[in-house]
Amino acid sequence: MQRIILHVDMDAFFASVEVMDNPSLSGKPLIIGALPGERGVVSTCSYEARKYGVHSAMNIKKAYQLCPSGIYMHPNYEKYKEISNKLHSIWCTYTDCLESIALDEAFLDITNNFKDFNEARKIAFEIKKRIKQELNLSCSVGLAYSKSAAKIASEEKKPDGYFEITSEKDFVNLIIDRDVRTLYSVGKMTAEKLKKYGIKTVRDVRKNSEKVIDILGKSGRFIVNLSSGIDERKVIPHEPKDAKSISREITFQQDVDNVTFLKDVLFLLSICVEKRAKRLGLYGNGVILKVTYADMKSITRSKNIPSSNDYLKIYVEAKKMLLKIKRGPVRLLGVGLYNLSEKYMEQLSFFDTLADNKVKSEGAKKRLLLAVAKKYGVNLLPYLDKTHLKGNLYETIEKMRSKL
Ligand code: TTP
Ligand code: MG
Repeated sequence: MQRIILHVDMDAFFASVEVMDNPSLSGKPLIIGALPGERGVVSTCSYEARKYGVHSAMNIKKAYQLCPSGIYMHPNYEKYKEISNKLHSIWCTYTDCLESIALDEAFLDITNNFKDFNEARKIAFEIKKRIKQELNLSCSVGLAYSKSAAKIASEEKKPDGYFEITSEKDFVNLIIDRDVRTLYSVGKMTAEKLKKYGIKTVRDVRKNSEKVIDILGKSGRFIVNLSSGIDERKVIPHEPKDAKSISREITFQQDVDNVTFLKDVLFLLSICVEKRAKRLGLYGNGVILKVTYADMKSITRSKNIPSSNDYLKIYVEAKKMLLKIKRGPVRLLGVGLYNLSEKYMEQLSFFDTLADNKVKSEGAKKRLLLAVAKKYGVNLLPYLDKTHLKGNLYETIEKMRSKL
């Protein structure tokens, strides 16, 4: 089956976050890593600094020689992590099949969520637009049929780029004369081994496929396949193992103060949190509610609960907290589970009531979904699916909001 994969990668990530925080840095050569005179390397630098030849992993001394007029800063990981969380919560409104590669980079398999490449293209641009509007950052997106192709596509038009590679043929045509290291998994060592046999480019790999397999064995076969555009690697959804919470949030295009609507949104967000928690086999011992008001002031409220990942439990607790906080136009609404553990903290005496609750909760889900769907004239059936988030949560909620 034809897969549809997006690769999103932020532009000059650390540097762009600093520019966003301090707009006076905009347009200047900015180098994040160490200060001149210190020992250290460049983590990243703005595109203005790249014009001087500065790049990631370069010694700071060398960077300073190339770009003495640059602005040098230490990295601030806490800040980047916080932005990274926000990026992830934008990305995961489009699919549950999200593989996080780095703070600023992820693969999204949207095969189950969108019909074809045309629909997927709209989503790619929507993601770019939301990251710009909500975080004031730019990213590059690649749309393709495989992970390798999506990754190469996102690099193709950096910064603020978009590119698509929708067939193996297009992939091969694009990279055939590039260095073998263009192919996933080919690093410096492998490239040097191949070079001894005169194999330097993707074209050389294709011409000498038997030789490559001879030299490299099983991984050679993988590389030969890649050189023909074949890459069956799956997008493997995973959270960092130390994930402290699972949450979903939504920023409305216009502020909302209709409490009934906010409750309905909480209900959908809770279903999404449940899905993610269940897929990861995680249970929470607390529910968290997050609200950002129109004046950008954020508040969070939390409540301890007996171990659960049931949407109804999440929803009921979050709703109680929502009703207690200050009224006012809301810009962002989020809900999550925290204090996660892989084990369900079973309280044996409650076992029977638990099984009973499970049945009730599933039945109520269908009824509530149908009621909300009817009220706003939207299709919420995809939310009944137990494992996948089919459909576009962001679009659905915006459609509901437009009916207010
Ligand atoms: P990259 O996505 O490789 O680079 P980038 O986002 O800065 O720039 P580009 O527009 O080319 O994508 O890495 C993401 C972040 O990871 C980067 O901002 C800083 C950090 N990083 C390091 O700390 N050391 C490194 O050697 C690299 C490559 C990245
Ligand atoms: Mg990047």
